[in-house]
Amino acid sequence: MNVQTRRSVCPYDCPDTCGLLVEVENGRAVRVTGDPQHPITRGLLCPKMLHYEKTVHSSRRLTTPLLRTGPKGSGEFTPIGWGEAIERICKRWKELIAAHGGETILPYSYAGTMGLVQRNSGHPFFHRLGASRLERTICSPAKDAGWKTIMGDTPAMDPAAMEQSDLIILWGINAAATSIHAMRDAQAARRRGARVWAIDTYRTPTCAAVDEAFIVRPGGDGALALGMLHVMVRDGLADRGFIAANVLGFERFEGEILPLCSPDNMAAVCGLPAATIERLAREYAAAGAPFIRLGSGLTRYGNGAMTVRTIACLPAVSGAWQHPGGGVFPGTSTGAAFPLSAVTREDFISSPTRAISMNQLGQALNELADPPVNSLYVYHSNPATIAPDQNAVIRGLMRDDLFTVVHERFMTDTARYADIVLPATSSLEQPDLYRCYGSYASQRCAAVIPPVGESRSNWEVFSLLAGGMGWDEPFFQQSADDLVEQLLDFETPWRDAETTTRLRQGEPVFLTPPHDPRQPWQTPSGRIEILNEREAEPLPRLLPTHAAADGFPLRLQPATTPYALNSTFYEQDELRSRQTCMQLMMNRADADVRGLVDGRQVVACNQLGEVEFTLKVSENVPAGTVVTEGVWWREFIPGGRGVNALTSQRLTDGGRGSTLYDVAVEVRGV
Ligand SMILES: Nc1nc2c(c(=O)[nH]1)N[C@H]1C(S)=C(S)[C@@H](COP(=O)(O)OP(=O)(O)OC[C@H]3O[C@@H](n4cnc5c(=O)[nH]c(N)nc54)[C@H](O)[C@@H]3O)O[C@H]1N2
Ligand SMILES: Nc1nc2c(c(=O)[nH]1)N[C@H]1C(S)=C(S)[C@@H](COP(=O)(O)OP(=O)(O)OC[C@H]3O[C@@H](n4cnc5c(=O)[nH]c(N)nc54)[C@H](O)[C@@H]3O)O[C@H]1N2
Ligand code: SF4
Ligand SMILES: [Mo]
Repeated sequence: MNVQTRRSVCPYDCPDTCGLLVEVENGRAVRVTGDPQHPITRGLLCPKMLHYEKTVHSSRRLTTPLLRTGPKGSGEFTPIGWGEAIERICKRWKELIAAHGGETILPYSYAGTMGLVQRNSGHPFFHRLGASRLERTICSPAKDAGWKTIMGDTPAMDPAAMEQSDLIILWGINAAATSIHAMRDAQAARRRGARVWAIDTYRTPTCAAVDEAFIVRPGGDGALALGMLHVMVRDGLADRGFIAANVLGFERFEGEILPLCSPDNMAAVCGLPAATIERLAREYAAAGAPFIRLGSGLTRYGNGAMTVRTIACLPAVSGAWQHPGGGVFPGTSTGAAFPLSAVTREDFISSPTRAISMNQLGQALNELADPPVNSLYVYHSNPATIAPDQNAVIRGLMRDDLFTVVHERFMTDTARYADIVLPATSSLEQPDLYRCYGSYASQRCAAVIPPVGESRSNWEVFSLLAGGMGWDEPFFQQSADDLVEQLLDFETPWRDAETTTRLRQGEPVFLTPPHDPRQPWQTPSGRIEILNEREAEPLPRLLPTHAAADGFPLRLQPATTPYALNSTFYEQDELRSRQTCMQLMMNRADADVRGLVDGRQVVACNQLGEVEFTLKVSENVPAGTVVTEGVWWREFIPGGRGVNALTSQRLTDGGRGSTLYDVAVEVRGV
């Protein structure tokens, strides 16, 4: 048989954006491996993608458009043609727009694919339609907000600098599950003699693979960093020369904030003994080039942006930034490398439209007026599973007067509530251009197999919908590849002509962020702004979490699993079988006082809902914290409610992010 090997890119929301080699036989992907020539992947794929062909050719793939025939949520549909589907959608939208205006339509999308064209291809359509806009802020905007407050537009350091570090701190990142190539590189550094620490809220697989793990109270990292800064300043470990030349407002921070932050004061908040805070401060300050890899877990709190801002003070005060390998790496921001506005076309917005937070979909569907949301169009996202406050989201999706269209690869929890379901291509069936948020790698790819069934890509569907609305602008008649070419045509200091040529040919390349050594800090003052008087909070300080005031005794962590990516990959039986569905990990002390034993069915509850779990008594979880891993599809959950029935629609202190980890619950036996 004729097997061809083609290059592609992992499309998922993962910092590594791996290069793939796909073996194709008779138009089917038969094997997927990591590209040995990709500079980050170097041949290594995570367990999720080892059998990507099982996702692509899953018997669960949707292959035709579907029209709802039963009650909402019943999952009863009948196949229809694309022509009829587009006609029905456009007819209904025209009626709704005539009655309520364009804002009655709400697009909802996130990160099913990270490709620059397919991910953003709904923007021009909905802008032209005059629809409500979606704030795409579910992941970690608080990290960006906290970083920006102190570091401005300073580009992230090159994560490869970690190689030169002698102390690597994996802070709020479950790298063994979510960033396996960073984990591999940290392990390699460890073999060369660097120490590696993890700071997490429970003993994750990452904690098992490092020299030392520190388990903090959820949302308590700001207190830890402030306690460390107190010790560093008190003991003369601050680099006064570096501070004088590079930092704004240190004197006020030192005078007003740090005196309140002794290790004794911070211990109860961060959950580590005062002596441990003292030791961490001394060892951090003594390290030659401490490298902090900052994850997103600690940002999804009512104090998340402030936590990031406080941690970013550490290398500013110790002077770690001066040493190759020293600093904080929050993730790369490569927005300037390609002119995304060529795809998103904000210029198609003819009059200002309202913006709705994707974290508050429940409120938007149930409570919004002027106009109410009467139609929801979901693409490459699964809000019925992944959005906070699942009960509110489902109540909204049940509304008979809500016209819902879902463009998906699978019959997800969200698609079950649709009036019309449209089948989506997978990444192997569509061209795109990828950049990456864990490094500066970038790669373009072509479709390597034909569409499965009648599925169509995001861009193709928006072209069809534009036609159905009667729009004849040439913009919507282009191909996805035309848009990729426009992104590449744009000249930028981020890539020279040779890099662009290699990108055009589908090779993995590195982009180069412009760097001016005379201006290392891209802030208004040109310094690292520990003091930022443009903010409501001018100085870093201790802020409480939301959950602290909820009145429930246990903190719940809805954490990630190595065998899925948010609600993606639950279609693969083997990957599902490597997880335990709806397992709640609890410390023995908490189980004993509640009379609960291992394996027992329990209910976790709070002000928002009740969710059934199977209890796992585990010493990996500290007293006071309970953990569940994975975001299961409702069809596999006996109780029908997922962990997000316990998470709230409240937002972070900066960036309007989700507060998915800022959750308090009580747990009882069933
Ligand atoms: N296998 C796998 N990979 C993934 C994903 C997945 O679901 N599974 N999701 C993808 C996506 S969308 C993203 S955004 C990234 C996220 O990847 P990460 O940045 O690793 O984020 P999380 O896994 O959400 O959280 C990281 C860790 O933070 C811990 N944590 C929670 N609260 C706190 C806190 O207050 N302090 C500290 N110190 N730690 C805390 C959690 O227990 C968790 O172990 O991973 C991506 N990759
Ligand atoms: N409890 C809990 N909730 C969470 C998280 C958590 O760790 N715990 N993580 C949060 C985070 S960090 C994030 S980023 C969000 C992620 O939320 P989402 O971005 O909604 O992520 P997924 O659950 O992976 O759903 C993506 C969907 O896109 C579909 N898809 C893939 N490719 C395409 C395509 O090309 N076109 C179309 N139309 N569809 C496609 C997939 O089949 C999948 O159903 O979830 C958040 N929710
Ligand atoms: S999910 Fe991440 S680690 Fe896994 S193959 Fe994709 S990019 Fe690589
Ligand atoms: Mo995310």
